[in-house]
Order: sequence, then C-alpha cells, then structure tokens
Amino acid sequence: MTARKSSNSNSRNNGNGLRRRDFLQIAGGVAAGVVAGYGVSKFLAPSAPSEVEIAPGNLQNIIQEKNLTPDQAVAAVKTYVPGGARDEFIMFASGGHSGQVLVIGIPSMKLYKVIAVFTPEPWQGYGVGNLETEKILKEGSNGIRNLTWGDVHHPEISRTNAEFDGEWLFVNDKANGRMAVISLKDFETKQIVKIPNMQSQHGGCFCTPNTEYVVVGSQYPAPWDPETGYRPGETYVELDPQNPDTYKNNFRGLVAFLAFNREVGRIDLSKSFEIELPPYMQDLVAIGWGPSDGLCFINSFNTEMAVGDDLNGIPPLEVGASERDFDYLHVIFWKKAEELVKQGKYKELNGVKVISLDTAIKEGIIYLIPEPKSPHGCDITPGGEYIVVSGKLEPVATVYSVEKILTAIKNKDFEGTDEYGIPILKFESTKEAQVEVGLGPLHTEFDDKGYAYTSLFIDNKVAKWALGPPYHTGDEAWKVVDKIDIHYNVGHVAAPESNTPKPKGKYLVSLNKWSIDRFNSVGPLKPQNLQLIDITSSKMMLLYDMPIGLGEPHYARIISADKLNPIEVYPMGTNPLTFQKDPNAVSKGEERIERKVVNGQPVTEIWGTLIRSRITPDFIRVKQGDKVIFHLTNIETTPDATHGFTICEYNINLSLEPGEVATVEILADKPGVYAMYCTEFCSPLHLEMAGWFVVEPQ
Ligand code: CUK
Ligand code: CUA
Repeated sequence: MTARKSSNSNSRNNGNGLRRRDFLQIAGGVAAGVVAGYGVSKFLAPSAPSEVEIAPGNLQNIIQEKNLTPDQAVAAVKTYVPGGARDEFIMFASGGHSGQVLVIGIPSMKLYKVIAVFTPEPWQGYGVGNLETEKILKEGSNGIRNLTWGDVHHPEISRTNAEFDGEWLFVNDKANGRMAVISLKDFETKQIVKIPNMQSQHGGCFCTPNTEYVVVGSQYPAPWDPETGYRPGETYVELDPQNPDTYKNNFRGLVAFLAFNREVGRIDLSKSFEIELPPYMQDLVAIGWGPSDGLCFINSFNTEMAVGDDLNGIPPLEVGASERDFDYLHVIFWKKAEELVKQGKYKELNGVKVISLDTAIKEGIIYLIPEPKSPHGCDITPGGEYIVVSGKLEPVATVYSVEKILTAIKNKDFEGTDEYGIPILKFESTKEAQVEVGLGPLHTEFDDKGYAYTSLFIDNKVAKWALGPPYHTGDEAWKVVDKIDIHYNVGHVAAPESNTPKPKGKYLVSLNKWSIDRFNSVGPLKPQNLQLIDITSSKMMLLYDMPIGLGEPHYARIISADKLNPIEVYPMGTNPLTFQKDPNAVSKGEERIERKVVNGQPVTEIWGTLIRSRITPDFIRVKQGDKVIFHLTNIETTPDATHGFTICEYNINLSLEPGEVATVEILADKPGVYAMYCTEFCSPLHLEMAGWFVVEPQ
C-alpha cells in the first residue's frame, strides 16, 4: 500500500497568497479569542490594523515570517501549553515493537515519559542490574528464553463502573502472548505475565467494568494438544498445508480472562480462566457495559483457516485468508463463562482453567455473527448499545445492535453453524446500520456528542459520522458529516475516554504509521506520526504533528489528567515493586559492609545510602570471586532528587528516586579497580558523587 499525499489546506502553507491585512486580522482574532489570557495581546495593536511598523517578536510578524495560514496560526496557539501549566489529558500510547509505553500530554503533545515495560531501559534502571526489575522481566519470560522485548499494541486503563479510574495500566505483548501491569501511582511496571496456552495475542487488553478481569484474545492460533494445551518449546503438532485438517484440528484460538487482584496489583492466574476458540485469527476484543454488560465481542479474520505455503502451489496466506466475503464477530457471555468455571465445567491446562469449545457451545456462551471480510476494529458506543466493526476490505462501518443480538439468540435465529458447531446468527437480524465511511476503515472512536470517528487506512483520512438513536435520529442518523486528511497510513485513532460510557470529546489523535515528507529527514527509517485533531466544531481541524522516534504506535488510551494522582516521593525506604518498606532500607549512619560465606560462596553485602552529593560507603574492597550485593537507599525527601548508580564496565545502572531502595547483585569475577558514580546530574558536586569498587585478585 502506498502512502498518498493529499492536499490538506489545514496543514499546508498557502505560500505568498496571504495579504498583510489578513495577517493582522488573524493575529487580532487569535489574540482576542485565544491567547488574551496569556498576556500576548499586549503586544498587539488592539484595534488598529494599520501598515505601521510592527515591533520584532510581535505575533503578526511571526505569523508573517513563518508564512502561516490562519488555521496554522490558530493551531499553534491551541496546542501551546506554557511551562508550569498542565495538559488537560494524558495519553498512554503503545510503543509498538520498542516494547515500551509513551506518556504524552494533550493538547501539547509533549512526551513526558517512556515507561519501560518489556524492554530493558537504563534511565529508569529497568532490567540493567536492578534485581527487582530484572525479576519482572525474567518471570515474565516464556520459560524457554529470556525475552528482552515485546510488541505492544493496546494499552488499557483500569475501570470502575466501566469508566477509567486512573489506577492501573495494562499493555499487551503480541509477539510473546504476555500482559504487563503498570502502576499509575509511580508509572512503573510491576508485573509481566506469560499467558498460558497462548503464543501470540492481540485483542484487548480490555478490562471488565470493574477490572475483575483483564481480557485478551489470541491472534495467531497456537498449536494445541487437547490434553496439554499449548506449552512453549514443547508442543509439537502436525501442520501440513496440503492437508488443511491438520490446521483445523491441531490449532486453537483462545480468549483469556486474567483475574486482577487490585489489593496487591497483580494478575492472579489461579483465579483466571480461558475459553478455547476455533483457529480463526481472532483480532480485537471489546467488553460491554450497560445493555452489553456481561458480553465480550471479538472479531476475527482468516475464518478460511488458510495456512499458506506459496512455494508449493498453495495460495499465499494473504490470499487464502481473504477469500470469503464474511468473517465472524464472536459474541461471548463472559459472566456466564465465569459461572461455568464456578460449577467446575473446565479443565486445567498449564495452571489455568480452560472452558473447552465444546462446553462453550453446549452451554450457550458463544455465538458468531458474519462481519464484512477482514475486519479490524471492534468498538462499543458510549451507551453500550452498539458494536462498530470495520472490514478493511469493505468501505463500510458495520453497526450491530446488542438488543438485536440478544433477541436473535433468544429466538435461535441462526443461519447454521460453523465447522466447529458454533451457532451463527443471521447478519440481517443483528445489523443496525452500515455507514459508507470510505476506503480501508480500521478503528472507531467516539466523542461526547454522539459522533464516531473511523480511521481510513487506504484513503488516509478520518471520517466523522453521526451515530443513530438515541444519539441522532431521522435523517441525521448514521451519516458521514466530515472527513479530514491525515499523513499517512493511519491505524488507530484515539479520543479521550472513548470506549467508556463517558467519552470526553474535544480531541482526536490519529496514530499514523508513515510520516514521509512531514519532517526533517532522519534517514530511511522514519518516525511514526501522531497527529492531534481538534473535534470541538463541526469541521475537524488538524492541530499538531508529533513524530515518534520509537516503535509503531498502535493504540492509545487517553484519560482526563485530573483522574491521575501519582506520588511525588516514595515513603522513605520503599521497595517500588511492593510499595512496602524494604527490609534492606537503611538511614544515614546505618551504612555497612558485611562479608560472609553462603553455601560455600563468599558474599560481600553492602547497605548504602545516596544523598547529594555522596554515595556511602564510597570505598568498597572485595575479593575476586565474591558475590557482591548492594542495597542502596536514596535518602532524599525532595521531589525529583533522583540519583543514579553505576559501576563502570559492569553493565548496570540503577535509578533511585527519592525514598527508593534498590538492590543489585554482581559477581566480582575480574580483578580490578572500578569507579562507581551517580549517573544523574543531581547537584553542584554531582561529579564528586563517586567512589571506588576494588576487586582484589585471588
Ligand atoms: S492494531 Cu495496529 S493498527 Cu494491533 Cu489495534 Cu489496528
Ligand atoms: Cu547524585 Cu549525581
């Protein structure tokens, strides 16, 4: 697919087409309407748009010199958030295959943080020496390899009554079938879970209305042994492209309901359950509320169950997977599934309770609905009454009514079953509307005024359309009302608190995969482009382009900033993993070095402190072959007084926030004298915040 340039007047210079009088009007308008409160107006001649001399630094001059269109000048002011002021919304954007999560302010589009999740990140002291964070990465690996990256697609915020509550963030790793838990108290990763019986995973994550479960569906089906499920590095099944039954019989999709224990902030696999699905490629998962409470929706592609093998005369997977006109939206009654688990109607596979596909069908908790081919998005309207699905290869957004779905199930209004015996509801009896949105529709978000916004991958546009009753009625319902060009190859769009009962409107972010021609060139690997769009008036307006020099931004969740309340300073001696007092915390005067032998291994253990501008102890002598354990407490109480800690050539870096305790273990394997120092420029004597680590030869 090729990115196409489009002529967007919002984003292009009008060259020299503007006359001086226009600039004065724009500047005057901007000053009066938007920036007067910031004191810029005093630089403007209030009511005299004359041709007299204008002082340097004057707004009109700047607009003129930069050759800005009126829209561009307004956009610049709309996104400006001065230092000291706060953004209205915070966006958690996927860092794609960087394995991290970006924290971005809206409307400023300032990047506040890159939260380390699946990939080691030294600034945060994540996975490069800090024992606790290395443990998170290790325990979150798959048992066969130490995984040091992830493919993050979908962030999700914990919910109360289906609304974002700002306490926890979850992100998935598509490549390795994992889920991560991040605390929004300190914006740090606390847990990574390898999801049993899943190889790759994509749909979700999506919390149930009160975050009882974090739900995620598989993407590429896993090889599956009916007795033992899927075990990484062990499960081997026959896959013969010439014999499609090998795929149909030996592979399975899955949806996982990962129980979240809010008290301790961890996923608890012992209370989680999974449901076996056919080996279609399941895609996005959405969990309902209100009229759709208790329902889980999952779309899918490759219901053809194509395998590929293009070198041997089988159509390529891409072709085989796009043959039929319809794929299937899965409808799953998750609360009923929870009941089945309570009744013992599951079998335990790899430490988690799994409801078999047969049981799910027999107990009436799973149904399919035809959906236009190769669907991608699966989104729930604010009232919980409709599901919007878009087929990438059909120019429409298809809207299903929850009420109609429930009625059709009650009346057994089926057109048959799939190959596995799952009842298929009739498309016509569940469909509410189809809206012609444009080419390559992917994902849909919602505002607070009954409008939907669908990304159009092929058109390079976003379409705004009116929802039907109760949002809009009569002629106004289900109608496209506006389109805006984006640059280029949009995936998801994201709007504040969309996919909850109370979207906030105002802004839309288009998460674009291409940025060709938009920025200074940085070589062949281009940044991704997040584009901020104003949706407050009837015409969408492009406000800002934000290059992201990091993995692909798939999706983002945006929350009102006032719902977040992170701590500024850890209570003295905190272990951030548990938020408890660390038993190895020490205060000033308690620093010490102890040497002992544990199971024949000599161990030197150090309890130290950091405070501007001193590491205590600053001279440590050990013997070659010693295991050396540092427990370091940052005894600062001032916000932002972070210290780092490294020992040269040891491949470690700690980040110790005020009050934090961190532990690092190294083996003093080579003799030498190594400098150790603080890696954060913390004080006038930061360079002196150093010491020596001496390893005596044996
Ligand atoms: S996905 Cu990448 S554009 Cu993983 Cu939600 Cu659609
Ligand atoms: Cu502490 Cu630099």
